[in-house]
Amino acid sequence: MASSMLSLGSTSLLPREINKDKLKLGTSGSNPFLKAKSFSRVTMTVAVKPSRFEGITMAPPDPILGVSEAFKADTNEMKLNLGVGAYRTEELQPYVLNVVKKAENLMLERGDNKEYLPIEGLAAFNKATAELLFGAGHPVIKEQRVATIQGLSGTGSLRLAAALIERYFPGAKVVISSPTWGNHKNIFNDAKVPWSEYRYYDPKTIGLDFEGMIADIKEAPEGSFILLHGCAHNPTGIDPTPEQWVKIADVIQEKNHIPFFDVAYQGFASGSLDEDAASVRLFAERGMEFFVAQSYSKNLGLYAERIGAINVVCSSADAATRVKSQLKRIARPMYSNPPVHGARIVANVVGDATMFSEWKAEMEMMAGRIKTVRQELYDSLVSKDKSGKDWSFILKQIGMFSFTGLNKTQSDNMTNKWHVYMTKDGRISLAGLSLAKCEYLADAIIDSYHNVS
Ligand code: KET
Repeated sequence: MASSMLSLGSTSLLPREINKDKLKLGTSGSNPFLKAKSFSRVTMTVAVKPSRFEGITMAPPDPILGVSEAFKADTNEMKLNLGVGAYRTEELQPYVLNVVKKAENLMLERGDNKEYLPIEGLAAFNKATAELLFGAGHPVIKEQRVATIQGLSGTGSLRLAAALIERYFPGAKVVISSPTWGNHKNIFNDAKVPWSEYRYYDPKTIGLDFEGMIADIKEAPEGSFILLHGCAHNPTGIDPTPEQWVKIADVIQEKNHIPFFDVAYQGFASGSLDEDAASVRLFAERGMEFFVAQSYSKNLGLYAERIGAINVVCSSADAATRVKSQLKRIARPMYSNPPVHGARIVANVVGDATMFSEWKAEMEMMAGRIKTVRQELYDSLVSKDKSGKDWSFILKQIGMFSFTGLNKTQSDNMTNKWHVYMTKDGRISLAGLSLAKCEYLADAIIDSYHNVS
């Protein structure tokens, strides 16, 4: 018999467990967890152990990614997944960009290796990603004032920044828009960073509550982090105008706050990478210090590659070097170093003039398809709904989503009766809609809006 293990019949137990008196031969005593079993001439009592995980309750499904799981389980042929913000073709199939396939073929031909990347990620990617954001040759880049490290897409990059805030700005609050992308709160909660909200959406106008936003940013304790969606606000699809951005920058500067941009849709709002970076560039031009998290999930369709970056714009190259060193220190025990595949795709596409213009054309195509279904949905609603309700807010919203104004019960009706899967805040992803399904969706929305309260 091996010295470390006691074997009896089919039962093997480690000595540590035996010591804990969970196994007794010949007697079951009065312990309720012990049951008698017979093995030929020996009667053995085996512990039926309560699980160490008894105290762990069932987690609720994720409000966004859980919708896709429910969609998969539905067998109705009319079902429609408008939950997650993921681009689909007119045939409602996932889309891999041609330029991505081209870059991948090139990588295969070259026989790139699979060695670890440095903690901060692929140098060519970090250079390309900062240049896409600020524009090549921008002073913040030339003066080496941006600390950029590759992150696990937008989410992982936000999480790194949250950890930096927790470590170096203890007690500072992050102030986020109400409403916002559902995962923001989770990210700051998990990083133990306190947060509060600023007003953003006005249900009466189905537009921006600009006065409320400004008042709440003003009221936040000096030196707070103000989380801003660079473009295509999720979930509302409502962005400040260029004039409003100037006022937002004014009040943030006045109160010594630190802007924190989440840029998950660069190129997807307008179809132009530069236009969609205008808000970020406005803050850079003012010489402010701020954070920008980037994602290539949507604009390059690299959802599962987990490729993005965190950029910290600093007032000196020296500060940027120090910040970068600390970001690396945070990343190392979390995941050691980031994956290489997506980083190489981005670096190759951005670094090659032909592929870069092919990417822009495909991005315009994707943004264009979303605009076309947005218009078609609006037209269907207007022609079918005789109540006189003004549906024009749908056309005013931009990006992947439409914030329908449907409440939770109405959203439940969309799913339970019409098999239209969407988040319970009334958001629908137009990137998951086809022209062919617009009329069906309009029927579902009209029914839910008028017949359910
Ligand atoms: N920021 C925003 C505003 C955002 O909408 C997403 C994703 C992310 C960051 C992170 O994406 P990543 O793939 O980590 O780069 N939003 C969609 C998917 C999700 O919820 O994870 C969504 O809202 O459907």
